Amino acid sequence: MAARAETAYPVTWKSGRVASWLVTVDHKRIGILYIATSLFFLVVVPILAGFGNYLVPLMIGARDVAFPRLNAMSYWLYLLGGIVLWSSWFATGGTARAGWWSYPTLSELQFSPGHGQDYWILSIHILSLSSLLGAINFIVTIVNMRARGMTWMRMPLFVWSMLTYGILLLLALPALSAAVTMLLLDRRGYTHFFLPSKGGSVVLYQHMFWFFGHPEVYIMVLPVFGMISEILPVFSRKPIFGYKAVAFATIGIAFFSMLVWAHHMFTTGLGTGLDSFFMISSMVIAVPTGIKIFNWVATTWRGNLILDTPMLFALGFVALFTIGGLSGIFLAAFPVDWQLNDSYYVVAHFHYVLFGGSAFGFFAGLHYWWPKMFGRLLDERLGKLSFWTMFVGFNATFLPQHMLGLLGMPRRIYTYHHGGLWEAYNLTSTVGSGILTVGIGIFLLNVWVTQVQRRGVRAGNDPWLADTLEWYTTSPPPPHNFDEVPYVTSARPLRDLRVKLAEET
Ligand code: CU1
Repeated sequence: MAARAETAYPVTWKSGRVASWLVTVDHKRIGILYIATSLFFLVVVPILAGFGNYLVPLMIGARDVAFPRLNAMSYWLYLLGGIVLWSSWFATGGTARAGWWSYPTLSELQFSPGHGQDYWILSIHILSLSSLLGAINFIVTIVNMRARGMTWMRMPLFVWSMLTYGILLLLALPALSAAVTMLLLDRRGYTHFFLPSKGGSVVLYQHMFWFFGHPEVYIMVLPVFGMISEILPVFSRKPIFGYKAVAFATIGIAFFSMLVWAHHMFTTGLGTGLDSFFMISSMVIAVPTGIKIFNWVATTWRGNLILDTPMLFALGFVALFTIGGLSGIFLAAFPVDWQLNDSYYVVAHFHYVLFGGSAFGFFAGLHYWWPKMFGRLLDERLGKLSFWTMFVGFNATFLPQHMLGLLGMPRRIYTYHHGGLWEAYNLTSTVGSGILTVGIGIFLLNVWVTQVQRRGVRAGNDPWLADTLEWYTTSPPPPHNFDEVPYVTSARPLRDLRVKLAEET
């Protein structure tokens, strides 16, 4: 009886292996569900929502998010949206085939007559709702539920990035929802917002889409910036070089990301005036982004570097994201974009940003927080092997695509005249993608060995000697997260506790 009273939630946590996951309102389980579901659909943003869900309450010393039931609803809406999207394959009249932008007039009824496109629109509505509810939850949680003593300037940088992520979603998503609603009305109602033959404007859709779409890029990458800002200091045994600079740069990036959307539309003929504005605003984003990159590099400078797998992925992220950022500056110059738009150069650019960036950051985060989530450390040898395989494979795949773009290879073609540089670069790229796949395979093998075969070393509360509160509790944490939360006196509460402990003994 006494043992039972000690664990506060024995019935929901232990009983009914499947049922307890279906009814869960625990942010940690919802976070893991988000990550697992996203890996199944292979999409980026909800993985980050998963990390945010798992980590934000732990990092700020809270019991859960502000609205746990709403949080569960966000997850289930997300799953529903994904299912609706996939079910468009079976829609009468065929699947949505207007691409991920769904630009009119291709997405209008006369060119996409099947119901697949309507399913696509419906799924966007469901996913938007899910994301909006999630964003509200993050914002309210971070504003209201921080541990005693955790002022704004003592908040972990990952939490800063999730707060900014939430605000960006709130600002950007309604534009997308409005755009697809108007598209639906064009298709099934009697409007012609985007039909030029009836006086509508196709460019209007592009404005609305990219007003969402560019911030979306930062929604995908800001939380990763946050993870990197947590990992680099821990594995450099130094504080982040400029905490305030990184926190304010996060806000700066978010602000400017709302002002650059038309750089995706340079070839639609906006006129030199507008093109110039969006060229300059896009280049201005390089300033806060550069502040972050310099801060990361300066954090490692003369640090006591520990090159464990999370650190390798974090450093890989900094290198690859910087390359992607630099090619972005070239593309922001509209005369260059006129030449390179819709070429493989663009494909190379956004893969350096989103795969080299987001995915490498995601793997850094996964290796770093795995012991907290599942109680065991991933194998270091397999981890390092998977990093180097992925790093080589990634560069072999995407570096040659810059050259292909400069040679004039358009996107979205699968055949071309053989011979010469085109063939050589494409072959390198294909071989590289194979190596990259092997790298991801090694990671999955690592998960298998560590978790399924239970060969991973058991992690204590704080295996990395980290800085933030999630390492104060057990690995994995109990349902209620913390028995008690220490009073926070700096941005590195765990280090403070270690120092205090060392002084006392
Ligand atoms: Cu953009």
